[in-house]
Amino acid sequence: MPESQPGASAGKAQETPADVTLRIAPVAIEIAPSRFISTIAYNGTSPGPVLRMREGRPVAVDVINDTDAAELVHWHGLFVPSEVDGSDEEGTPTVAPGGRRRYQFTPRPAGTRWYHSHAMAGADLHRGTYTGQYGFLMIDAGDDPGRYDQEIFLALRDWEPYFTDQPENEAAEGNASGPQPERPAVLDTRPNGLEVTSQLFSINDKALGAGDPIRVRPGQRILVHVLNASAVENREIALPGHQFHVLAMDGNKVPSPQPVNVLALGPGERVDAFIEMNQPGVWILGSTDDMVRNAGLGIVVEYENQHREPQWIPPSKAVWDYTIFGANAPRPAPDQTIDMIFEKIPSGSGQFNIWHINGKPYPHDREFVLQQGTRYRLVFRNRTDDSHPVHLHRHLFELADVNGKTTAGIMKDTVVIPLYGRISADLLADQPGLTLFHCHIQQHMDYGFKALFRYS
Ligand SMILES: [Cu+2]
Repeated sequence: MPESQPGASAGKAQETPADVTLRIAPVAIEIAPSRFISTIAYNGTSPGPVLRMREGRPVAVDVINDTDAAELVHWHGLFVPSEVDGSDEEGTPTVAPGGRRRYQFTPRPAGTRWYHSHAMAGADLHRGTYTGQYGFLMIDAGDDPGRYDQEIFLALRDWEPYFTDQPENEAAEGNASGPQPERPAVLDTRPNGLEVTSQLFSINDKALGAGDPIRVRPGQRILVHVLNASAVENREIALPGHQFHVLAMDGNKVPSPQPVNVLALGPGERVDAFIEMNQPGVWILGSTDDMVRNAGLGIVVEYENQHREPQWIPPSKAVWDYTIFGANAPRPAPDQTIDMIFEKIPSGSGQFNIWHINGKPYPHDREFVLQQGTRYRLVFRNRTDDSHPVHLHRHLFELADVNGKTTAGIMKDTVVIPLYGRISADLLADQPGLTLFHCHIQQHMDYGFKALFRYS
């Protein structure tokens, strides 16, 4: 058992047993027969255990770090103090190599959250969210009637990332066709830097066809919790012959639940949806991108007494639109507006691109200062040719405008700003403490795409 590190939480607390213990250690994960991924994970599995906590009931989580690098565990989507949020930038202490640390917090709000490493990776593709250090964190309000026949957790992953100078195909994500209000008049044509990509994928810990199918019976209602746990790319998934009835996004109930054929999730986003099992057969639930699906991002859905080859039928082209899940309610004007302009500085002769928020990479000085109780409208202006899943720690924000479409009632902690797009979101400053904002694509975050909000 590793020694407690100096400065870990008070000795008294350490004497009481933790509610949860997470051990960070190297593992080999067999994602397909005889195909092992060497990575780092929690408690020997990736995803780590599904953690279930009761909203408002304090918990103690002991994190033991059996690796040779400092680590941080971030509780994504929770309102917790900066000291335990799992962000170095906010001042959370790291868990030293070979050390342990206790995180104590009161979990809220209720919903589908997740936990993951928040270590910087930089050019090391075996650190941070490139590893298997993540898992679902379900915060239960005690009011879920649970009217479903099965509850399934689906985490979308890629493995063995590598650098490439080939730009990813944004058009394949279906988001290149929308309005582009932030497209600059003159585009920066300097050569692009190396970006991260992958050719090996899974849902949870199995590549398509390698694990057990989801076994269902006609008439069942299946609740799925989908998480894009990629460090790298946005994803779209479908299940031929079925629709996803979206109930919640990022764990927060949407005002207008809707059925859709395709779910789109940026890294960090979650969707809770139910599926009516009314098309007997054997199907592939997986990425709409043929290369990605065929390289592992899928899972077989098998009806009782059906034994044919799993079928895939491409869905009709759909553009993801957050606003269909929103309300048409009138919106109060914010007290203040904060513009956030995202730009990419192509590497030119350097190796990697640098990402700017309002003209400079992290760290900023004191540009982003919040006053408690004030209602802000954050205007995310994406002047780059990528779509970015931007995440705000320790708060939720409410989507107000998506490329010119107004909406209300959609509470999120992560939102994908389409390439050259603009999304506005309202934020009530009610969680004092340092608060990190960043792109959830690890490389973008590590090369400048982050900013620290402070309270005055
Ligand atoms: Cu990004």
